[in-house]
Amino acid sequence: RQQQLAQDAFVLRAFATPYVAQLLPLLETIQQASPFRHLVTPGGFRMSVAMTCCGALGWTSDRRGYRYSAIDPDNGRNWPAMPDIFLLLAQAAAAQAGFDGFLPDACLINRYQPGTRLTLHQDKDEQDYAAPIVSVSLGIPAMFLFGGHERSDKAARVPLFHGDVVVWGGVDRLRYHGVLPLKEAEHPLLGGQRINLTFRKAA
Ligand code: MD5
Ligand code: FE
Repeated sequence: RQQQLAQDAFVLRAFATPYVAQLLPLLETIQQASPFRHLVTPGGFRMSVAMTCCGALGWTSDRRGYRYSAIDPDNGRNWPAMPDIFLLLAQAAAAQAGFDGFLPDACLINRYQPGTRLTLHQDKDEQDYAAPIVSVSLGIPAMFLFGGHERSDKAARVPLFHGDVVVWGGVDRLRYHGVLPLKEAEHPLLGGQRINLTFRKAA
């Protein structure tokens, strides 16, 4: 049930399963207030992943750069609050992997459809690299790429399924990572999509 990918990186298989029934209606409410959108990178490329956020801070990108912001630039309002059950799930998963006291202030919500991919990158826009990142997979499967500290390092492939939670911290926090293009599939609760919740301490 618990796989160690590296010194400070853990896959908790099906850890989120008991939470799913509570998460889905909350996700619906969040996306009504702050709908999914395809961000543009500073280089001018439209991301194939659609994103929204909840919590005090949300991650966003445009031609001026990547940043965390308290305001959703699409509606000028604060991001939806992080629901208590989101926070409880993230804290329980972090603690299970040995990171007690995780207090995320941002939850990035990624939506993948068949063909959507995320190229190798590092998550470097957070202030505090001592805090882990917790990632919750929902819906159709994805092949996660778990790389090294250089972009050219060979990446391991880790399949992620509905309910799986991955926790990265410590020496593994800044590894390159990505997601291969999703294959067509159907999930009984989410249909033909994958939703990934990524909890971070941004500030
Ligand atoms: C996803 N999202 O499946 C992934 C899960 C993102 C992103 O990469 O930036 O939104 S989070 C994966 C992650 C985060 C921090 C470190 C590492 C992986 N890692 O060292 O492999 O949508
Ligand atoms: Fe990332």
